[in-house]
Amino acid sequence: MACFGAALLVGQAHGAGLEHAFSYQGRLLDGGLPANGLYDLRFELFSAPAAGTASAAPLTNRAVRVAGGVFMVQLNFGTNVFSGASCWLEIGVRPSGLTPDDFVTLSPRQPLTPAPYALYTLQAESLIGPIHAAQLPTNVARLDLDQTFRGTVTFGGQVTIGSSNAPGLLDVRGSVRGSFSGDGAALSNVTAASLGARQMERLWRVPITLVAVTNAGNAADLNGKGAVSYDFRIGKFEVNNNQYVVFLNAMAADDAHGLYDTNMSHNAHGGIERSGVPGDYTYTVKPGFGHRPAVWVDFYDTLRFCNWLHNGQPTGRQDETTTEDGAYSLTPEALAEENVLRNPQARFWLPSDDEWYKAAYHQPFADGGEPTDYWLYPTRSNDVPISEPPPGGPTSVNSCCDGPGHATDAGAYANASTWYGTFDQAGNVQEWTEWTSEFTFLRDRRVRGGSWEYNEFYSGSGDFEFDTTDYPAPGIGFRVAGAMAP
Ligand SMILES: [Ca+2]
Ligand SMILES: [Ca+2]
Repeated sequence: MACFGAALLVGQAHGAGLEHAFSYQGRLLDGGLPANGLYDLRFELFSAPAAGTASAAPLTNRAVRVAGGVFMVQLNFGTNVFSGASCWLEIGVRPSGLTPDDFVTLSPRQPLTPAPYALYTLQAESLIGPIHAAQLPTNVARLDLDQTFRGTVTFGGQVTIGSSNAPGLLDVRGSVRGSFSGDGAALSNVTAASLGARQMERLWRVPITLVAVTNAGNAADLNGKGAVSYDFRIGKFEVNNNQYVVFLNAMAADDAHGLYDTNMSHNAHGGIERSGVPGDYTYTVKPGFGHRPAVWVDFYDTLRFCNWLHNGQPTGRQDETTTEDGAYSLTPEALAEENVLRNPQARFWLPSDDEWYKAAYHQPFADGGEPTDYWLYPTRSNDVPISEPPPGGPTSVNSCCDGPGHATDAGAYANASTWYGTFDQAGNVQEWTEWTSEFTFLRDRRVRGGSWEYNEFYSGSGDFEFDTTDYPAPGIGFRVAGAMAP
């Protein structure tokens, strides 16, 4: 039996195409002398210097030429054998060719030195070139693929989206989409220069200040007017241009029903400009006209405004969900017959003649009013109002011909109010009312309260003005009414 000496590893990783192979060079003594000739060599990999089970199938290199005791073999234990833990090589040897002898195992096992050990990185060789994407584990982010990060992502530097040169920490070029929660309370320094009036106004909601008109079941005035059997609310002021322009921007991009009138722009008393093209109209308030009452509105414009309020101030086309139904069902038939009536569930509406009358002139005798419970003028007085510029006194009014000659800001006559707390029911602009049975056969509706165009007597309770429903004018506007709990 031959007596073999230990080998010495001097191997190294080697060779493209042999991705998991390394060269192993050793020294073999045979009978105490450097071996020469052909030998069969068997290699086994262990995770311990002694005992244990092999980490991979044994490799047998047959007829290895050994010269002067030195040999070199290629060893390839396959993928994932070198995990980073320590390992040892056990070598068996036998003379090649004639001998039937079993391998003689050399002792001790040879620890693998770092050179082949670099193979534990498996593709250390291929790191010279690109790593195939398929070899990357699934938890490695790819820059050229869609990625989902399930953990917290923190960027220590600048982040750009859609550009390559961030002027700030976060630079987004393009649109930002999605749903945003929170109330924005912590937002500051937001520049909204690029937000157009229409976009902004579509986000707003028109605040309508209403006052309660109570004393339900009150008796009518001597002329039969003013009895209302329920409590309701009525606008403290006439609807102004700031409010009406929001309505237009929400509903009149394609103004199928003529909510806008060209006189609003062209006439000196109109307060709203229109720009853009049909389907994309935009509306703005003329400077200084925001708080003046909206004028050049016809009767059905005011009903559509009430429908819009009733429906929650939506944005979009003029249809049954926006301006054409809700408080009033503006069907073609009803419009043709001019018999549009308020729907029972209306939340906002145009005041009826009796509602308007009560709000303007009523004050219970028990609460300091006249024995009839009604005043002659909406100034809590039977004296003819004083025509003069605002603010004036408790009975002052914007009327012809000692007033300013145009509509004034709603509420400008700050000292002159009704018992229920409304302003400008006397003068400023006349106001459409909903329904007057004595005139509807003429297709007319009553307009109440007088205006800057008419003298102060027109604001009296006995005034008898009416106009056809399609008649807009520089001295006619409206106020809304609503349910106590809309
Ligand atoms: Ca109109
Ligand atoms: Ca008025």
